[in-house]
Amino acid sequence: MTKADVRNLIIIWVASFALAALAGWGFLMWAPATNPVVPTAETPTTHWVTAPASTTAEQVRRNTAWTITVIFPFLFGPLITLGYVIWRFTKPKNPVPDRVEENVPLEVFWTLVPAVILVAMAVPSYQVIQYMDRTPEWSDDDPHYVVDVVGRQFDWFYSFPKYGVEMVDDGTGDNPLVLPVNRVILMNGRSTDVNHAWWVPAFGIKFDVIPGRINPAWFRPTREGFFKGQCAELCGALHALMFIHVKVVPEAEFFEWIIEQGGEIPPEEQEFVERLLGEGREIPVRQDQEEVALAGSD
Ligand SMILES: [Cu+2]
Repeated sequence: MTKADVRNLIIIWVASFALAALAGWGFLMWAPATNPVVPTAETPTTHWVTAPASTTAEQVRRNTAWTITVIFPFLFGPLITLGYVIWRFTKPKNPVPDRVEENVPLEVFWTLVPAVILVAMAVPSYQVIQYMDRTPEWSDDDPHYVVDVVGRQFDWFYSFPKYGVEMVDDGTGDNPLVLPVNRVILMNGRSTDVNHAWWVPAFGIKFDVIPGRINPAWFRPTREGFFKGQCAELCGALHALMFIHVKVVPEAEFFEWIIEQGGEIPPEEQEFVERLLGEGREIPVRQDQEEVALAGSD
């Protein structure tokens, strides 16, 4: 092994890191372009690289690109090194092989680098997990919308307890769940029979709904459109048809839909909704303050 070989190997590894960075950047740039910017009822998608449509999905996307950037050198590096060694050290080119044994600095180096890379992956991943795990604080300027979701063999039952709205998405897409854009959506997931999972790739959200407990999840949709997901827990014969359909619309349109579904607005929100929908719009206000029972377990 000559000085020139050492130089070439260093070049190979630097190039591998550069290639990996390019791959990570390419993933960020290319992935959104593979799907329509605004999914519609005609062109919804469950593609795993669908353009992010929530703040969570954006973070997941960036974390994926970062992970690609730090792990791909260890794909490219050994492959190119192997190719180089095969080409450079054949018998005709290198009749008398070196008899080198052990190299402590080198071994320390290639133990430390992967260790550092693992930490560089773990820290941002853990931050994304924490972000998903904690619902943002409640505030008057940033209303939260609570949706109860019940997985059932084989459809999705939703309710907005605050507005007394109940609906079913039977998987055909005729009756999508409607949500306001740029607002925090808090979902409480339950199941009445077996394990299901509510999964919409564009929102970066997948959480199990399990009999006997309430599983919460949250996300903030950032884009209007028609998003498709699917039950992600093998739940029985028609599992494959347990699609999820979510239509993300402006907040005013969301309240129009709530009213259309027979929903009533609680008195404390009357002014807010009146302002949203404009003067002179008749708004059904809930009179009684009864607790709305958890529904969907019929
Ligand atoms: Cu299911």
